[in-house]
Amino acid sequence: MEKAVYGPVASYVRLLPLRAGAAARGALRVLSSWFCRAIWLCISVLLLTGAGARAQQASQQVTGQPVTGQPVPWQIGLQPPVTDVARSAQDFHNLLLWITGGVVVLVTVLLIVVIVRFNERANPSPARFTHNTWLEVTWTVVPILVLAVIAVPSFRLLRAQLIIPPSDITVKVTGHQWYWNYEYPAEQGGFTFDSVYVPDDDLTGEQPRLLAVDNEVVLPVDSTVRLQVTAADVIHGFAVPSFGIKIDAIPGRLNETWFRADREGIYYGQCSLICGQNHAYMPIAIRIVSAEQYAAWREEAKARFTAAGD
Ligand SMILES: [Cu+2]
Repeated sequence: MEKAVYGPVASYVRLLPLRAGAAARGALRVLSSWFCRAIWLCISVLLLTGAGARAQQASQQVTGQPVTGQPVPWQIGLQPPVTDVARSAQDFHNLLLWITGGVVVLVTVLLIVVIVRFNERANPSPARFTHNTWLEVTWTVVPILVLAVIAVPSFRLLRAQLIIPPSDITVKVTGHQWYWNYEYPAEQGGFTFDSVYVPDDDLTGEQPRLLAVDNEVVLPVDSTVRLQVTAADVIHGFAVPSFGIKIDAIPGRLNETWFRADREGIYYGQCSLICGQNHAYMPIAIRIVSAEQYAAWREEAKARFTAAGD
């Protein structure tokens, strides 16, 4: 008796003409079962490691340790959010995931029903009607309701992102090929510095590859920071996932965004608009520290960068 096999390759095997060699059919059958096992293995590994990465991030959130906003191997979820905007964005993302998941399930079920019940063999004489008022009203009204459910949190989030509250600190960010320049205004010390990635050979300790920089941006926790973002040569994109910010850096134009980080830690981002050959080599690193540490850093940075600029 033939062993039952399942999966896409198996259905192909069953379609093979009978005259195909038994050996070829056997080989395909083996492939088929291994194919399915491999897929299941991949899914399990992804789910397990994803859960591990999430647990690691969750424990960081609970213990009060400084948070590290960076991607981790095998991560499935998003980076730990440390601003209200980032948390709202992630909640919104999760809501959309459920809604789109529901749509996928509904469409798949409908498709299977149609394939099984209305194929030529099961349903030899098809219906000939062309309209169904009830059905048409339903498939118009239900999507409108779904869109309305999506629109409310969507506009609320846009409002939170776009209306910049009164800020404590303003920092100007300028994208260059291929590094970022940061400028602190006079009342914050009045200095400017370039932030360049650390090459692989110079990485030390915990520094993550292609995310660590020589001069990190340092800012205080629980302070509203206004970012003025522009570029000196081509268009770049300034993005820090843990803050929920991503804004174009365009030459000749000053874009503004803001964040208020409520956890100390180091948060990494990357240039997010392809800007030339070293686009992948201009990361963003923002260290959020206590107000006292920030004041100390500011004095030290002012002395260091003013001297360097002279
Ligand atoms: Cu860039």
